[in-house]
Amino acid sequence: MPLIHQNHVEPTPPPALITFTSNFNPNHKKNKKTQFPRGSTAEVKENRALWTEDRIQLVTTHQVVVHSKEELQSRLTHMYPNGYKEHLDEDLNVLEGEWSKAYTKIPQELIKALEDFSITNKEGGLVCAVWSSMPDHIQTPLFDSTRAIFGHQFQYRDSARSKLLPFDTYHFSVYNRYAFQGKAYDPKADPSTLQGKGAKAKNTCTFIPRHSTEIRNNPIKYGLIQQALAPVFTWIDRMVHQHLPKDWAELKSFVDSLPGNQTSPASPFAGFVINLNVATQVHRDWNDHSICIVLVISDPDCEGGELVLEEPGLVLELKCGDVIVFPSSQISHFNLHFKGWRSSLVCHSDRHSVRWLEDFNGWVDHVLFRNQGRGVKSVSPITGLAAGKKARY
Ligand SMILES: O=C(O)CCC(=O)C(=O)O
Ligand SMILES: [Fe+2]
Repeated sequence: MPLIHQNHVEPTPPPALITFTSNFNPNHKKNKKTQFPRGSTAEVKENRALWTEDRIQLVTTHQVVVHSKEELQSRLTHMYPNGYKEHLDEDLNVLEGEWSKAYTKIPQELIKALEDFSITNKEGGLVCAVWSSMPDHIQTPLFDSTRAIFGHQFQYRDSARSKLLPFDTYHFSVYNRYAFQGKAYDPKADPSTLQGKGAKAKNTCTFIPRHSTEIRNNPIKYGLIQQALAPVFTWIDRMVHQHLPKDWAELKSFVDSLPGNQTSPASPFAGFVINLNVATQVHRDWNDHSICIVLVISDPDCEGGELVLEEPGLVLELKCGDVIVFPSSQISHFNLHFKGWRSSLVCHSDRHSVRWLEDFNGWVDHVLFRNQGRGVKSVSPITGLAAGKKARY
């Protein structure tokens, strides 16, 4: 008989997530293709801002608010008969060629009543998960500590009136997307002889994943915010581990293989972003890998700022301490206007982390990088390939 210590207490199993199912098909071309203007010229940006304003008006007049678990499931069951959002009337009948009630709003009262839930797509994958069960002692100090750290940069805003004011963003992340790829180079060449497109020799520190400029330029803010958010990061880490274990393992493999035994405060994510005074225009985070987390940090009286997931047609009324998880590169999203102090914490990983995991940015066979393979899982959980052996880039 196994010996069990008298005081042994079995760890309590994680609370089960309520799961809502849907027929949303992430691979349908209507969901993959973006409807908003894309590009970085001033003209495109202006058009994107106009597109967002129009859509904010449309969402506000064309949404149905659901008040119970049953109502939400019923909407989700009827919204995507062909895999993409249809336009419904109040009785859930599909209308041809009209906007009608295309959006489903999940209000704060329902979010709090459901606590933690997820909405799955046609293939059982994630449309989004919403977690509103962050313990009070973790969420209560969030707003005050963010104000204390960012001072006057964190302001009251009526975003509908101050559309032209940009919001402030700090990217505290480790990126691999700017790394210099070594695959095309002689594995025996002296690094000082390697040249990129220009005539200059390449600095070898650009061969590996590295900190964003904002980390280097704001060491004090970076230190303070890390400290203030430490309990949040621990909680998020546990939630992702419990509820999305595959995504957790995939994301964590990059963090675990960072050079120099670095860790990430936002582990399993490789970095985090602080948005201050934020209402985003429509966008997809094209460079995010897998899922991202958005945590709202706002004052208790802040109104609005709902996050809209455009293709699934969901409007989420999140308040301070609420978290949403979703595949940010695949779903277009934007915020409705808000009045108050609103900021958000975004945890994410660079999609180019895959290159580091597969073959250390193509340097794995270089004589000077021979020892890099140590400590890295022999099989990449992302590709299923032996690390460093069958690079596809
Ligand atoms: O603040 C939010 O609700 C959304 C933030 C976001 O989507 C982003 O920073 O990419
Ligand atoms: Fe985003």
